[in-house]
Amino acid sequence: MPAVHPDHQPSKSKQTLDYRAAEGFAPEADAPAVETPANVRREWTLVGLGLTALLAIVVCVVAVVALVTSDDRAATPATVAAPAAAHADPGATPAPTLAEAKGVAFEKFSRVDPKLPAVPAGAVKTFKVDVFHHVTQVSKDLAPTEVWSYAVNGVKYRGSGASPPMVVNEGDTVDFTLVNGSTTSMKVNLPHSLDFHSAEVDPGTHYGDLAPGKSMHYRFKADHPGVFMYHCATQPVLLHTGAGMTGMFVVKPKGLPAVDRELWATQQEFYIGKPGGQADLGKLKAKQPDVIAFNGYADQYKDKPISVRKGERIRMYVLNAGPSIWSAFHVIGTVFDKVHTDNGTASHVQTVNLAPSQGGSVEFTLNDEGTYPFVTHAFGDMVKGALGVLKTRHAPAGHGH
Ligand SMILES: [Cu+2]
Repeated sequence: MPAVHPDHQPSKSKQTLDYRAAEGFAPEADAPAVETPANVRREWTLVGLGLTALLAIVVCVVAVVALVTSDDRAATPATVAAPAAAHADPGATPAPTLAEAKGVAFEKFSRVDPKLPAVPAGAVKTFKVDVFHHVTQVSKDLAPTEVWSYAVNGVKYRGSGASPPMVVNEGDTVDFTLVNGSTTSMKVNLPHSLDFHSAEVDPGTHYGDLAPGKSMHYRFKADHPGVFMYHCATQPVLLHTGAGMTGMFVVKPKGLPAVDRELWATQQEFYIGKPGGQADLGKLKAKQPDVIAFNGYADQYKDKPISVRKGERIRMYVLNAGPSIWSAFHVIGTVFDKVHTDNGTASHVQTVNLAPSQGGSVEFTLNDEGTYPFVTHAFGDMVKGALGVLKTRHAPAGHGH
C-alpha cells in the first residue's frame, strides 16, 4: 500500500489513462499538445510519401514482371525505375541540420556523467523531481530541438536530452514529489506526469496529469530489484516519451557484491521536428528516429571516452527508454560474466536484448589495455549515435578513438 501524503490531492489531476489514444488510434487526443498547421502539413506530407511509396512498389512489381518476361533486360525502361523505387522510404524525412537552425538559441552541449549516482542517504529515499522544457542539440551536426526533461534532486542535464537516474536499494521506501515546473525558468507550458515502472500503485491516482506549476507527493516501497524505466504518461504518451521524458530507476538487489566501477547508459531515441521546436509526431509514429543516443547525446562517449582501468570489475546499468526501437546492447572486446535483466539472470552473455522500457545490469572486465566500444548491435540504429567507448588508462595510442 502506498502511503499517500495527506496534503497531496492527486485526485484533482486524476484522469483515465488511454494508451490506445497515444498510439494514434484516436487522433483527437493528440490535438491539444501538437496540432499546429505545420504538423497538419507534415501529416499530409507523410500521406503523400506513403502514396508515393505505394506507386513505387507498383513500379517495382512492373519492373520485376518486365525482368522475367523480357529477353533484353538492359533495354527494358522499367529496370531504370526499379532502383529508385527501392529507396522510397515513407516517413524518413531528413533531420534539419545545425546550418538550418539559424537564429535558434540553444544550450551548449554538456557531457553527461556516466557514473551511477549514489543511493540517497537516510532511511527513506527522497526524490524531488521537477520538469523543465529546454532547447538543446542531441547530435552535434543536427538542429537543436525542444526537449522535455526531468531534474532529480536539483540535478538537471542542460545541453543534452537525458534525465538523471534515481537509485535505491531493494526494500527502500521512496518519498517522491513531482513538480511540473517549479519556477517560470523551467518553461513548462503543458501538463506532465510520471509513471514509475518500479512502483506498485494505482496508476489512475498516481500517474495522472499535473497542470503547469502543480505538484504531487506520495510514497512507495521498492520491493523489486531491477533497472526500471520512469516516464511521462501524459497524452500523447508517444510524444512525451519521444520528447525526452524518460529515465532510469535502479533498485539494487539485496546482497549485491561491490564492484570497482558502476556506470549507467540509457538508450533513447530523438525525432527532430522544426529547429528548436517540438519533437516530430509523424516521425515518432513512423518509428523513424533521427538520433539514437546513450544518455541524451549522440556519440558523446565516442568523442570523449569513459575512462576505466584494465582488469577492474565494471557493472553497467543499461535501460532502453525507447520509445519504439529495440536495443541489442553489446560491449566489443569482452563477454558479460553476469547479466541481470527483465529476462532473468544469465552468465557468459555477448549481447543483451532489451525491448523498449526494459533494463538490466551487465558485469565484465576489460582484460587488455585498449579502447572498447559499447553499442547497440542493431547497426542501423548504432549509426544514429548509439555508440560509446570505454578506454583504459594506458590504451595504445592511435587505436579506436
Ligand atoms: Cu510529459
